[in-house]
Amino acid sequence: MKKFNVAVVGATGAVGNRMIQILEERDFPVGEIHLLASERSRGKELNFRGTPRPIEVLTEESFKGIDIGLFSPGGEVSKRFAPAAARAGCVVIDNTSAFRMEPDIPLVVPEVNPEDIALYRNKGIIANPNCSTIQMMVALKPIQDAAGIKRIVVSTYQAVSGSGKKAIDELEEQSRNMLDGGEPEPSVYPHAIAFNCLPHIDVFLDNGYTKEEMKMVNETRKILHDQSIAVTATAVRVPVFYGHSESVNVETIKKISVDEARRVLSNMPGVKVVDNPSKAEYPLALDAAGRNETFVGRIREDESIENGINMWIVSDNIRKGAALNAVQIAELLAERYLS
Ligand code: NAP
Ligand code: 12T
Repeated sequence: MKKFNVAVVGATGAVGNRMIQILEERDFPVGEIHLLASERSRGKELNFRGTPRPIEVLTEESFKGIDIGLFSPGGEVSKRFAPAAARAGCVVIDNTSAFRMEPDIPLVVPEVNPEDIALYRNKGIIANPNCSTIQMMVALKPIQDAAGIKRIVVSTYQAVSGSGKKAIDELEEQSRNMLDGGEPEPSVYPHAIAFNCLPHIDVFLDNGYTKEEMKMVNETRKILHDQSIAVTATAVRVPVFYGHSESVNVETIKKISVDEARRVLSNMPGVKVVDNPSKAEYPLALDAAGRNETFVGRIREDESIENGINMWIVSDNIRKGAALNAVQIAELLAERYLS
């Protein structure tokens, strides 16, 4: 079987670390692996398949002979280095928001729009969607296919791991400190995140929405190939380490019953329906953490409109929301286009 030389860019970060783990778990056909990060990580090592590998400092020369680059070094770094990598012949799968809305760059959730991967030929770059968008797409694709989607109203409850290593440490330290009677000292977030909910993810835009909220609007339409879908989002950071939760209200074009919605969701690859309210069974962030599935429950009719369904969607934001989705893209790319 053919093997591929892989570079993980941002390997020391929350997403990059998980990418390395998922390449191992899924036995991706890796030839050489290169683990890249910033100057700050010079001299560090990380294990791949039980062997310590040095962290290499990212430069434009890092991509000679590399087939696939899994990028998560932040938007500005991706903007600078992904084109250089692509020019060197490496196909970049980028986890940042840098390229997602560029019309000639594909934005892919493998269970939803795998055929778009072919467009990697335009720029040598494939964009991985935002974590909150990915899990919503996996759950809404079967609803779209069965009944058509007119409008989506979503509120998110997002884990701190979405903002990286420093934010995970901040929630832990702040929680301990406040329980010991101390005052919170916010650093990553503008306010205390322990014992709090912040209706503020990424930066505010001129329309009063945050950039995170507008990613959900714009990425949804691109992935579902339907610019007519109306989407409105409220994105909230909650004191959870791993696993984003979402309350999603969907207005469909045709009527879809709760039973039919449950049936099509149960048949969707990557989805697990957990929906036994009488036994207190519904998707939970603590259960989704460390798992690859997107969990859907609380499926019920929206009795306030003609054709509406409500659901609660939970997934591990660092796995399906980032690293797993990227490795799944790499698997299809390798199988269908690079072999
Ligand atoms: P993180 O834990 O803070 O890690 C950042 C990583 O980027 C580290 O490996 C860091 O290396 C590296 N890096 C930073 N500046 C660099 C530079 N100038 N050159 C080379 N490497 C550099 O953050 P994270 O949570 O892994 O997220 C990283 C990015 O992934 C985010 O900015 C975001 O755009 C994206 N992301 C996407 C999703 C999604 O929704 N799909 C979810 C989470 C994150 P050092 O250790 O050397 O500093
Ligand atoms: N600000 O990839 O803070 O666009 O949770 C993902 C997660 C940006 C992104 C977060 C963010 C992205 C976050």
